[in-house]
Amino acid sequence: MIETIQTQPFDDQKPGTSGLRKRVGVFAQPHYLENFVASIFAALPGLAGQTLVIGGDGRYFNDRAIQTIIKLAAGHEVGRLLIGCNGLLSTPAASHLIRKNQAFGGIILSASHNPGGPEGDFGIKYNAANGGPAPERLTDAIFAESRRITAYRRYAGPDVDLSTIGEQRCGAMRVTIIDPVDDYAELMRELFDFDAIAGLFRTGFRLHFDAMHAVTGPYAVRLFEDILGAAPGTVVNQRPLPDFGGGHPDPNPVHAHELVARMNGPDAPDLGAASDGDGDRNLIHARGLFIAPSDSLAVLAANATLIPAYADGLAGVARSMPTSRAVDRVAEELGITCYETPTGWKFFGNLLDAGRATLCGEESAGTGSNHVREKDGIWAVLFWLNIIAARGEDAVTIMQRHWQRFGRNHYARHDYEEVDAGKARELMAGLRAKLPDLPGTSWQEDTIELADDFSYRDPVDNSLTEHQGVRLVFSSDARLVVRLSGTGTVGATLRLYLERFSPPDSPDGSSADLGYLSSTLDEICDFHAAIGRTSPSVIS
Ligand code: VG1
Ligand code: CO
Repeated sequence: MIETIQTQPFDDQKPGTSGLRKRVGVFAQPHYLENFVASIFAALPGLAGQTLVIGGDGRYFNDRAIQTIIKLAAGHEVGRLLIGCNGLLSTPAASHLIRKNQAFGGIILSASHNPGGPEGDFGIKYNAANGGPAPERLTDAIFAESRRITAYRRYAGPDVDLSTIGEQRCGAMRVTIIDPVDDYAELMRELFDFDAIAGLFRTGFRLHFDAMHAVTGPYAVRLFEDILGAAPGTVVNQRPLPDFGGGHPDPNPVHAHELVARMNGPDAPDLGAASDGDGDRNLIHARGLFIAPSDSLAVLAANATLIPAYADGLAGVARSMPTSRAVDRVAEELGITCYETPTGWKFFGNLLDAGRATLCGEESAGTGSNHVREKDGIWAVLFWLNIIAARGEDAVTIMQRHWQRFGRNHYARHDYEEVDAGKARELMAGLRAKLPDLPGTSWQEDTIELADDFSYRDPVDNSLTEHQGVRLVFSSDARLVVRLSGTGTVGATLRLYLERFSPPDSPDGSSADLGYLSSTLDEICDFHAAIGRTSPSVIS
């Protein structure tokens, strides 16, 4: 039986950089989740009778939320749901399933790298038929629906059994529970030279992969250990847990400090790697050398033709604005276009769909390609393994040779978390107001050449996205970016991105000092005093 439930709008259901993220307690309020999901359905004309893919990163509330979504989907006449067993699907695996099954779209339950558990965060995002995050015009439409919703419909009946693979029904709707790893593993086999990677492991090559008790555990065990023959124990923290074992599933040197210690310790493995809550991010650590995500993107681009899937070359590359410009130098040498987009994977979808870009990446540990429409953590690790196998060089040598050839973009991101939201907004407004006067001014022996608030005109659909962060580019080619995060759930998070280039003949030169950029910002707008902080919460 389908019942209609009366409700009232919430005014805070505006999706951010990657879907709607709130504390679990907010999502668990009566009608909160229901309103948002019904608003997604209302913003999707033609959904009736169609297929949706559903899965999440296994965090606390995932299981209950999926049962609610199933009943709402049945109430809104969805034809069929494809759901990962036990409600699990990594974000890239969900993207692939949408594409492979020509589904109408998918709902991914994740707050990605945000902490989980009853006091942690939960999140929901909608991905469209191309497998990618809903573009801005769709998230705007969902938000508009959430402001005027008065009722939703749901199936009143028993829960679906998420733990049994096979067919079930929920009212008139078909529900198919599938293995979360099978299709993804098959896709990876099509892209990479599995024989070469297996050969590498046969020589005794040691990989250390930290799944951080998040969704990639089962994917990593299947691919690295079962299929490619890495030694048992290669994957640690492999069991997905609702609270990620109390950890913070954000693969950066701060939250993955055990991995970093191992890679810098005695008898370190050949390659260290980790992923995040929902499996779309990657951390790559060579023996004794952390590889910054922006550098990793540049290495993948420079070596792409060694990989079977990209052997014919890249159509183009794309990076988010705050990502370092290391990949730009590779694109220039390859004679291909490098697109610069706002933060968040939703801006890459059009470029990938139109065949303008093949590889995309962000400084926040996200890289991906046209194989799906999300960033992909396990894929990035396989890419590195394939390059190592094909070049016959270790990761340290590959990185150093890259810097010798292209030069090095020294880079750091400083995050200031849980800043008072009013102060953060005021700071950004004050900085924006100063922009017109900054070009031509000198600071600590460097001169600002360009000062703007980044905006992006999508070359495919011509849509305009504004106010994406303040950029200051200096005559030394250094760059300073300041923006407000769109994924935090408490107060505001401000991010500073610092970058400075060293040419090929001195890739390790003293110019690595980035601190002057942060003090320049203090001189320009009293940054630290204005937000009441003396230092960042996280440096990555
Ligand atoms: C952050 C990152 C951004 C990334 C986004 C989602 O956004 O900076 O690069 O795309 O998280 O990643 P923000 O607005 O907080 O800076 V994930 O792994 O949460 O899907
Ligand atoms: Co993620």
